[in-house]
Formats: sequence, structure tokens, C-alpha cells
Amino acid sequence: MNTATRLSGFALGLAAVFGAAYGVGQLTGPVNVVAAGHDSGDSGHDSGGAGHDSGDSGHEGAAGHLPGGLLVSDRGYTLVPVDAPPGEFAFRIDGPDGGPVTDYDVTHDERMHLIVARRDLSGFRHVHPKLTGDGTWRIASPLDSPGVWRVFADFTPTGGHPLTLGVDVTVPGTLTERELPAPATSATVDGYTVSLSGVPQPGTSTMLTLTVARDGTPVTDLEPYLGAYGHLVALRRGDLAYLHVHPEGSPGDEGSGPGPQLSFATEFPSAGVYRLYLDFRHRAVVRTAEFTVQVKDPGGATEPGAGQATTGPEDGHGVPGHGHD
Ligand SMILES: [Cu+2]
Repeated sequence: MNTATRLSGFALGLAAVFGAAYGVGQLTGPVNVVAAGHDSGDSGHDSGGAGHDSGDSGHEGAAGHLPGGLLVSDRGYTLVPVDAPPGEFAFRIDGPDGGPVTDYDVTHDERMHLIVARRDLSGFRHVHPKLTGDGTWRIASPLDSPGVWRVFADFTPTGGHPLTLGVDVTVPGTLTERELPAPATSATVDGYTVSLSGVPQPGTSTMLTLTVARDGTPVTDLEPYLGAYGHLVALRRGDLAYLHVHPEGSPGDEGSGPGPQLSFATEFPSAGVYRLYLDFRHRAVVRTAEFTVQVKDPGGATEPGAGQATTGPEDGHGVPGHGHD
């Protein structure tokens, strides 16, 4: 179901929309757009280092119980997109003193992890911008199609708490809506098949196991990527609440092998539909395997039209004991 929707045109390559929590599917008219009015000067183009990855699992918001990524401002830190030349994305983090933050701790090999996805949960990218002297982060724009994007900045200001802030950014143009794929327990990317097992449950830690194979052969030589053999990001459909989890153990630990299985203790904040993105590195290439997962309340109602993770239609990898009750 592809619907062409014209987003309000904009002279800027990118414009920011703050605070809205609507889905792209609901965009049928002009979008209320607020230009990000902060200038950034030169175009210090820098595509950022070859990937590394990210913060810790589920940074919590100020309220202490919110999933990450829902707030544009938290604990005195605010994510501010700034004007950038075409093809570039730029932003800064304003700190409690009102000025841009310039000192960050390195977490998972990088000082800033930028995760983006369109509001329809397509277009996921995890990239690493470069910090310029005035506190502006710049990168070749990962926002590569028209639509409303959610942009997450995952970082730790020196002396502060780990934070994940989120902001909406509109890329003008003709929007092609992408329907969320049905729940499934197997995903393929570039000849790799990744299988998902485990029964995700809301509000409690659930062990999810992802198994990586290449042309049918289990992959046992995954390479560390940003300090882990895999990085799993989950985004909740509807508000794009953000979870970021890492496999149990670290590379080098006993019991934390380079595949084929990666186990993630994952706590989904609620029932609902989530899109999971597994970044893994093999033979010097980072790939992302994506899954749609439905998290159900135990014994609770199922959202119409979506199956459970372990019972996806293209499930060729039955998981014993999945939780039907
Ligand atoms: Cu990262």
C-alpha cells in the first residue's frame, strides 16, 4: 500500500518538527513545520568513522520510568538540530548552562551515537557524527528519503548521565509510505539469515537469542563492533520509544562467543509492536537484520492483525515452547 503524500515543501534541506508523535501514516495534510533556526556555518563534511556503537541499554528519561528517546530535552540537556548544507545533517546538544556541550565520554568506542529511523520504522541507520569545535555534530545525512524521521542522540555528557534524546526531522518530498512487515522470526540481509527466538514479555527482562547463519552455515566468527558482537535496537510502533541492548557479556568474556548465537536480555516497556534492528559485523562489513515483533501481555489481548514474534508467517524456524496461552 503505497500512498504518495506531499509533505510541505521546504527550502531547507532539512527542517525539524519538534515534539510531534504522529506516525507517517497519519500525514495526510500539510505538516506543521518549525525550521531549526540555528546556523552552523561551514560544511565540515565528515562521514564519520566506520561504525561503532552505542550506549547502554535503555537509558531512562528524567521521570525515571520512561523508555529512552521520547524526550527532546532531559536532565537539562536538549537535542537541537541546526541548519546544514544539503546532504548533511547537523545538531548540537545544549547543556544545563545553556551553551552547547563539547565534552562527552566515549561509550562503545564513540562519543556520539546517532540512530535514525523514519516514523514508519523504515530507514534505520546507526552512524557516528563528528564534533566540531563549536559543539556542532556533523555527518553526511543518513535521512535518505522523504518523510518524518525520528533522530536519536545517544551519548554521555562528561560528568553527566547517559542520555538518549529524540527529535523529529522532516525531509520534504514525495513520501512513499512503507507498511511495517509482519512479525517474523527470521530475517535475511545480504545472504545472511538471522533467526530470532525467545518470547518477549512486557515489563520484565526477556532473553532474546539471535542466531546468525550465512548461506545456511552458522557464523562463528562474528567480529566485535563497537565493543560488542552485536547491538540490538528496538523501536516501539506508535511513539518510537527506544531501547538499545547489548549481548550478555563482552567480547573476550567466557560465554560471550562470536556467534552464531547472540543473547540479549531485553526489557520491553509495554505490550505492543516493535521493530528490532540487529547490527552485526562479519568480514569487515556491518549489516543490520530487522524484525517486527509483537510483545503481548501474558494472557492479554493481541493487537489485531499482528502475530506474535514466535509465530510469524514466514517462520521456518519454529521455536519450541513459545508462549501461547
Ligand atoms: Cu553508535
